[in-house]
Amino acid sequence: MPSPPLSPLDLLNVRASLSDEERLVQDSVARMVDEKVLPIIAGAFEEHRFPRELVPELAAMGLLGSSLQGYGCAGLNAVASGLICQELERGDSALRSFVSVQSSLCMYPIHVYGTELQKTKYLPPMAHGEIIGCFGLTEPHGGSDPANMKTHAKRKGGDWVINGAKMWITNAPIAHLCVVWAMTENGIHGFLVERGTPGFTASEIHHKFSLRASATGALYFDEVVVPDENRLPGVSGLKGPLSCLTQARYGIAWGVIGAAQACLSQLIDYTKSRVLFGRPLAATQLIQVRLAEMARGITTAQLLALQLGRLKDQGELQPVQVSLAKWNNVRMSLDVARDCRDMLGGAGISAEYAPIRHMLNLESVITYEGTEAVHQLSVGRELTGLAAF
Ligand code: TGC
Ligand code: FAD
Repeated sequence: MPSPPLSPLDLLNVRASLSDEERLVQDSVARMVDEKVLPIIAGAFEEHRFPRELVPELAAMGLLGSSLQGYGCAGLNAVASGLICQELERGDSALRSFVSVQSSLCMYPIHVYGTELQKTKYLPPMAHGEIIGCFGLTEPHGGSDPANMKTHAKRKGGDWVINGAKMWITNAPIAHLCVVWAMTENGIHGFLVERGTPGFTASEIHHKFSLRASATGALYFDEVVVPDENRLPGVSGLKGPLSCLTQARYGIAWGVIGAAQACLSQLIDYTKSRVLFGRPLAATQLIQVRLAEMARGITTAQLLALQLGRLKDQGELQPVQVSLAKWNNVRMSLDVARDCRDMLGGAGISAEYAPIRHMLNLESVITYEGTEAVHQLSVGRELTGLAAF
């Protein structure tokens, strides 16, 4: 009996080790991306516009806060939520970014560290996409070292007064609610600040060459007064924001596989149909080696992500394991996108083909949620016991 044909985008048949539910989730998100995202995303990227019209669809499919339990959330397992990221990022990193911020950086801390009142007030409308969140950690003077935070909150009776600024914040221009991290005399705390609170403003960052289909901005806090009930009481210190980042970085480790798959898939078709020197480009050794390299990278990343997911579902995942995967998988995806761009020749600089869009997006993905250096140094610290940041 001949062996069944292998999928070029899943050479080790990772899909076979998924449960029926995980496959169902992947297929339904894949279908939505094919039907609703791919037809509009290159245009949104060119127009420097977040395709907000997709939010109700994301919400209706249960993709916002998908791994959280209760409060209108889908309660999916970690592998299913990883697959959601993979399919969304096959469309565009901006879409996965939106979902990462809403789910991992805003809903997660409210779910884990919030009061019952905060959870019932915010989580259901966030799951429905009616309240959009943003997460303010990075500051203008340096994002890799959030411990050196200048934004501060001072106690005034039963209130807190927040002053400071946050920079490079996904969703800032469109968010109704900001989870902002500020230094207090008892260390870092998280606060929920609603749009419209006096002294709180957000501006949009224009002229980005990356993540153009995502809304990015800055946040300013000028004597912003919030009651103590807007503080997340369940955590203090850097572990508050870092634990949210572990969730989002996990999603990125899956997501970027989708971007790489989109590029490789397009390049297999392109090199088979483009005839140079009397034969298809795909029939040359150099091109095959490059395509094979990509398949090797994607396959390795898939296995890494799956193992990460299984560890997470068993409650055994450690932050440094997520660092290793974020570093490996984003680097793989960026290299794949850059190489695909090159193999398209002149056509590779056109928005008609996906690789340049993914390549430009991935320049952000390799920087945000901890730069490549931060994750390499996190692994280095694990190996040596010495922090060299
Ligand atoms: P470190 O010693 O690593 O940790 C400090 C404390 O936090 C604890 N911790 C965790 N606790 C629970 N869950 C987790 N996942 C945790 N991770 C860490 C840790 O145990 C420790 O606790 P304790 O009690 O001992 O104090 O902290 P460090 O200061 O040594 O960290 C250094 C470094 C460089 C790794 C860290 O500062 C870092 O990760 N920097 C990068 C900052 C970053 O990634 N910023 C991202 C901003 S958000 C963003 O980019 C969103 S993009 C959104 C999108 O569009 O997708
Ligand atoms: P820096 O920290 O100044 O780093 C500059 C360079 O120095 C990098 O190459 C870095 O790797 C290197 N470096 C730093 N320290 C060391 C060291 N010790 N040794 C060697 N090299 C080092 N932040 C949020 O809080 N919320 C968001 O929603 C958000 N969304 C973002 C969206 C986009 C599109 C982008 C681009 C960024 C976003 N960020 C967000 C910010 C992001 O997390 C930061 O850009 C990132 O953490 C790096 O910080 P920085 O830009 O200040 O660079």
